[in-house]
Amino acid sequence: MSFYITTPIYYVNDLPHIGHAYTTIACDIFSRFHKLKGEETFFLTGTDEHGQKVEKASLAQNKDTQIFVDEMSKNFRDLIPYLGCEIDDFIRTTENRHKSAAQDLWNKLKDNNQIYLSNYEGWYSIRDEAFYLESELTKTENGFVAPSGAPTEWVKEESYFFKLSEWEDKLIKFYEINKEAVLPKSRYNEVVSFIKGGLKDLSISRTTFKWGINVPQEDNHVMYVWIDALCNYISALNYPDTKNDSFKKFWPGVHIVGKDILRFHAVYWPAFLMAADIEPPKKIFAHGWWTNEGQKISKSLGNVINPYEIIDQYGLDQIRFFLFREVPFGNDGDFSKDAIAQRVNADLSNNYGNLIQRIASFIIKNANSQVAKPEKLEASDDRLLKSFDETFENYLNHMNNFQIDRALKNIFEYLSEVNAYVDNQAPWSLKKTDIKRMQNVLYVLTLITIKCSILLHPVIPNSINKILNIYNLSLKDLNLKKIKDFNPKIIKLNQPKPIFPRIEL
Ligand code: ME8
Repeated sequence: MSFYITTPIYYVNDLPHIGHAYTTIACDIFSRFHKLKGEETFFLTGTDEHGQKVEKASLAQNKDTQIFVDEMSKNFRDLIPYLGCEIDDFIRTTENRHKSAAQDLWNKLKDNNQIYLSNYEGWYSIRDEAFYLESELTKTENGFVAPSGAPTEWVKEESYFFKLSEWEDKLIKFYEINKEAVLPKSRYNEVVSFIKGGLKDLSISRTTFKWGINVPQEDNHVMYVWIDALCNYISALNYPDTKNDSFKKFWPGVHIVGKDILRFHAVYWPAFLMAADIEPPKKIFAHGWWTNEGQKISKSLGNVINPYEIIDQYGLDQIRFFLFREVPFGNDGDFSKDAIAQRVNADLSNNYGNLIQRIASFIIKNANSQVAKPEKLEASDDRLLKSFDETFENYLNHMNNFQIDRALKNIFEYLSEVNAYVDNQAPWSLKKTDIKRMQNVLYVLTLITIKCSILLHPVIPNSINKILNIYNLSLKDLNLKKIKDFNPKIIKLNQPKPIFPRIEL
């Protein structure tokens, strides 16, 4: 089995913020989860460097555009390890490998009679890099505004068009058969009704500026930035060589995107691909939008959240955990300091961290730093172990369905059960009355803690590596395939250090 996951490639007109970090961490979580299941995974991210928006940003800084994008792309690349993400490739649309792949895709569409030359006249938003129908816009004092709030301008120029209208029925059919190709369900419905509303041919080249990939055999046209950008997902797999190992292994892939760019991914991209005789993506998941203490995040409001700052303030895994436990993946979320503190303290510090700390320290002090597999279990132990097996099944289902919040909720509900078991069994009392039973309880607790930690690894990998260290284990010893049969004779422990200190507001 193989698994290919991608983030959108981010525009380099500005610095990365919490929204970009969110999508990248989501992909990291899924990539790690599938790797932990034993699959071969490929996690791609990168930067979108062409188009008017980026060119304008470079001109505003009086910089040569290539030098500007080199600098800006580096900001996105450098952020990745800081987010605790492990990627397999980083693609830039100004790289030759990408430019030639995009031109090959163009040629293929042309050979398949999918492109024609005409004139575009209509509304365009540079901020969204999108064409709009007048019916989609709102008239304000400052002109026509896009649904995103972005200003638009009237453009009139010679343009190549892609015959998108010819793909209406085929797309509807594709989505009828592949009902989970777009998730969540509400987004799927949105996409299908948009297509059913009728598709117009799409302008795919521009003549009024030069910062883009040249249309093959054309001096005056550069490609529309979205056909260029979407192609990144296959240029990174060495398109047009569709017979090479990575293309064969990894295409079609899973695209995680924000809801703002769903239409490009779920309508234009599958149409381009089918028109070029390539399979459409396996899945497109559109997640929600983050606000800051209830307000839209924007430069003009001065409330952009810098990922470096919040990670330094709260801790990397604390932020990763908060972002994906707090808000159902797919819904909008609000970033608030109170909410981070409450979530981290309740789940990571109290429920999970204290359990590890308490039990491991107790074992070190009272059981010679080790636990041994019991000969006989009691009904309460069996119940707890059986309940883990159910938790594990639910976890797999939720994670396979991109429901990270539910997968986490399920683990933390189970950890509450484990804490209740500790209170009921009271190993500190057993120490005085029944040492054998105390040792058995400690083994069950250690085993369960280790198993839960493996499930949490995709979301909080650094902390889990430290926790596994307490038990002299690493991911080499244990993964999601081995977890059911994990039952070692002896587990030796090292002194734990506090992993999740409480956040004081
Ligand atoms: O759209 N909340 O790039 P982009 C959640 N280059 N996610 C957010 C967010 C927020 N407030 N702000 C940004 C582009 N994002 C194109 C993509 S792909 C072929 C080309 C995330 O820099 C979210 O994933 O504007 C959103 O879709 C993406 O950043 C937009 O990044």
